[in-house]
Amino acid sequence: NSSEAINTDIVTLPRFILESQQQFKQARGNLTLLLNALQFAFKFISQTIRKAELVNLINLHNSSITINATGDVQKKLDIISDEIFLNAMKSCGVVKILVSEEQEDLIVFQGNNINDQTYAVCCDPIDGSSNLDAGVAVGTIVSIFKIDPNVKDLKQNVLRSGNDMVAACYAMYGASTHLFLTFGQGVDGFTLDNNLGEFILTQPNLRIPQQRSIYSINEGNTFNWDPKISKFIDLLKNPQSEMNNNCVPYSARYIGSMVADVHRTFLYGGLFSYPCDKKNKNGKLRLLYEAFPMAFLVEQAGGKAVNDFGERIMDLKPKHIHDKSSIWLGSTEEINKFLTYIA
Ligand code: AHM
Ligand code: MG
Repeated sequence: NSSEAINTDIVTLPRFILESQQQFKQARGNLTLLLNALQFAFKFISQTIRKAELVNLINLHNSSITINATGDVQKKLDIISDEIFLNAMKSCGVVKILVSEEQEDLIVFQGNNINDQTYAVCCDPIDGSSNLDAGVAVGTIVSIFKIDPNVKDLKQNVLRSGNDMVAACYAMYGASTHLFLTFGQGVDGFTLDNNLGEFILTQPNLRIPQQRSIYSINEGNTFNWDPKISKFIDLLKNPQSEMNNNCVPYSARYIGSMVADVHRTFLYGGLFSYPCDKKNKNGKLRLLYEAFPMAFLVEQAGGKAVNDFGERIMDLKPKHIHDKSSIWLGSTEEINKFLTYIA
């Protein structure tokens, strides 16, 4: 009986959002509007990336800038994605402030009704863009804060502790397009069904494995690291060290796309890090739209996220919108090993 094989009662993202927001009696539907705009941006970026690969291959491998049929210089994918994101946030009517990795300053949307513009959104429209030309997974990372109407200096609405985030998510454009989302009550995973054009709930209440012997770090930076960091990574590789309960060396896995490396860490466990080094004195990854949202998601899935000094990422507070931080995140036991080591 073919009807038995098909689940006809699937949970789409809009259904999931409606059902979860209905629990909150005072909810005005603004977050629902925002998430609707976000998922549209993710679908649009996903499609654009998938189309671009073919277009670029046809256009003589000049993949970052190409000439289109009318002779215009086509924009880089990260710029197009930034525009897609910006337009989606602007048009949904509930966003007052947007911070994007692609924009030097924050963007303030002038809405008709200030009371409706309840959110500040920070995003990296395409994270891991150095991987784009090779067709490797990249993603969009987003953190969401609520606007405090009493704060006069608008920038202060995002120069806050990570604990103030009300939601965070990332979309990963890989073999499938995935979306991991948290409102601070666990993490739910969705997969884009291209035929339906909907994100489908595929991983409800996702938990990150407590332990796994995988480390994910750009080891090419070893000579620029603090020797303490190199020593820690050496201990992970040494099957006889106190770090290795199983007497097997750790495996190295590094894609170079934070979203893809963190996504794997979510599913398989292990640790991911981008520490400070001589070139990147405060690390490389940005607090507002890389470290914060990933730390929120990882903690909500039962993992941990700290900086080189063992401070919780969520407790940090940026001084500038593009501030960076070192980061260690992943399985609780793996991050605890790092914390014990640096103590
Ligand atoms: P991007 O936002 O310009 O793409 O840079 C961030 C990326 C992360 O996705 C990734 O973790 C890191 O940079 C990789 O850096 P490196 O090439 O130095 O290892
Ligand atoms: Mg980035």
